[in-house]
Order: sequence, then C-alpha cells, then structure tokens
Amino acid sequence: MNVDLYERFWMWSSGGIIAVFIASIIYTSAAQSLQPPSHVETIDPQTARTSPGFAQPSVTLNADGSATVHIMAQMFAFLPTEIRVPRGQPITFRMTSPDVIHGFQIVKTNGNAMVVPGYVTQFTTRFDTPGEYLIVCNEYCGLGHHIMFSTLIVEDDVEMAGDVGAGAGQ
Ligand SMILES: [Cu+2]
Repeated sequence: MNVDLYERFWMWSSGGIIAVFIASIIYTSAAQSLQPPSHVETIDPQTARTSPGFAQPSVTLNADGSATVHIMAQMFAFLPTEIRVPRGQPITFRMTSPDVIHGFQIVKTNGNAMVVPGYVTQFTTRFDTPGEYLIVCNEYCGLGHHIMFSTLIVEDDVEMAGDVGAGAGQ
C-alpha cells in the first residue's frame, strides 16, 4: 500500500504522542504515586457542618504516629485555616463541602482532589520535606474563589496545642 510521506509522518507522530501519554500515566502512577482518590462515602450536605469529624474540623494525631485531618471546604475557606502534620507519616485527609464543588490542592505535592457536596473525599499521602505548603481551591466556586486557601505545615514534632489535641492518644 502506498502511503504518502506526509501521511506517514502524521501517523507516526500521532502514535508517538499516544505512546508518550501512556508512558507518562504509568510513570506518574508508579514513580510519583499520583492516583485518583478512590474512596466513596456519602454525607448529607445539609447536616455536614454538624457531622462527626466535620463539626470541628481539625488534625487528629493517632497512636501509631499517623494523622487524620478533617477539612470543611466551603465558600470561601478551608477549615481549619492552618493544618500541622508530622513529617514522614501517613496523613489521611477527609473532606467534604456543604455548598458547591471545591478543589483541594496542596501545591508542590501529590495532594490534589475534588471536594463534592454529598461525598466525603479521602486520600492518604506522606510529606517527607518539612516546611509550609500552600493549599488552594482549584475549582471555580464563586466570587470569593481566589481568596480560598489554607496552609499546611509539615514539621518533625507536631505539638498538640489548640484544636490539635482532641484526638491525642487514641
Ligand atoms: Cu472553592
């Protein structure tokens, strides 16, 4: 079969692009642990603000050193506004929204998920580099979208002070 030179060029380059896409999916999922949150749990958005864990969204330090973080993503803030978690430990984020869809992105990490009213978004990750990370809403959620952010602080010793002490020693 005679295929024109330009036709062959476009066929090979289209095939090459697809191969690059597939390779990058395999690389990011295997080497960088980028995976979509797979947890499915429903919650009534009308009562989310008074639901267990979300009535007082905060960091709970578990006995094994890991931590669970409850976050309320709402117009136009993440509660709590500052999160302190231990370095190098599994950190499980649980979040929901009482109003509209929000995004939850921990800049420069693999933490990135959608927060959908009616569902509890959950994922677990680890932070090996101490420091301050910016959390932003990356789904347009209304007029105050641009002021919707929060701070994640990763440190070696998380002191249990203020709202962080509630789940100590469980
Ligand atoms: Cu938002």
